Amino acid sequence: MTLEETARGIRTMEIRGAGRIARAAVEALDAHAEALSPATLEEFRAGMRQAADILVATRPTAVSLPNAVRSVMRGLDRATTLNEARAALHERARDFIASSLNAVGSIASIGARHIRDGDVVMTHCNSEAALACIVEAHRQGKAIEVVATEVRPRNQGLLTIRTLNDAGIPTTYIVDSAARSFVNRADLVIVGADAVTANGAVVNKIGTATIALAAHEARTNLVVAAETYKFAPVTALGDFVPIEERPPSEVLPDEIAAALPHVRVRNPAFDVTPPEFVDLIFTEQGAIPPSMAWLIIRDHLGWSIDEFRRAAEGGGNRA
Ligand code: RUB
Repeated sequence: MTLEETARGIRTMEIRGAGRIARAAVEALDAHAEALSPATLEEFRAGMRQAADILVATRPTAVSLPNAVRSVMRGLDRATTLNEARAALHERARDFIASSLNAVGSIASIGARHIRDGDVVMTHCNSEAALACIVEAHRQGKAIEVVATEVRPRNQGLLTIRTLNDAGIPTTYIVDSAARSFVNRADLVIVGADAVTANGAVVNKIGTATIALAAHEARTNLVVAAETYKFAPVTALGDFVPIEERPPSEVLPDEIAAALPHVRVRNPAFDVTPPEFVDLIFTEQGAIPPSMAWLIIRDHLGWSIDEFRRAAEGGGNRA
């Protein structure tokens, strides 16, 4: 796939889900580095920066994307020759992909411990990390059931029920607005994340916050499966995570909307669940309370105060 094809795939959501988006972007950077034939190291750096910008601009909310791109592009920092730069970038790309896949495996085993034999687990959207926990609990022989939402308007729930069905997990499929009626019967809600902010708030598919509110009211625990590269460094500076607003036509076909001139359709793709509704976040570093999010950003992602400042001045990743 060319860089443009990957960028288009992410924009149109053929490639979707924060982890998959990050890995696809890294693959695209790696391939682009191979394809470029610059005369100098500076030309290579400029070409790669341009590619990085194109990828980061594809979807604004999944912080996995700028974090992944930044981690690969850092390979260019210390290189003194073109060959060194290419090799460092390639190595970082391979490392990122391997550690992303390993992280999902670690989260699966940590998350599965939290799922008990006989549990009914609710999930929303289609999260590789959340599903990995559920599938691992089932693989360990726990008799679990899943309630999965439809996820209007793009119906990612269909992907989720296919995975659960393939794994042989008994699953109930519901429309999003039935979540309140079913969360009372669930023992646990498990979702993924597009971003985790410095205060432990979780940005995930629209509807997650409503389910979290209902879960809180029903005293059903809500846990989040999120690799550490989904934690958003610039939120430590007080920045907000931008919430992507997608085309109205995903909600209402244009021909129907055209006949309703007084109606405005809104289509935010994500919402923010406050930390007080999140019981635990499963990361590859362990199960952490949301109050530890800032430490993950500082100690694990290794953002120094200088980097926070540079990001604030517009020289770093937005999140
Ligand atoms: C996907 C979504 C997922 C997170 C985490 O939204 O909200 O819950 O991205 O997924 P979209 P994963 O379909 O709009 O990309 O655990 O796979 O990274």
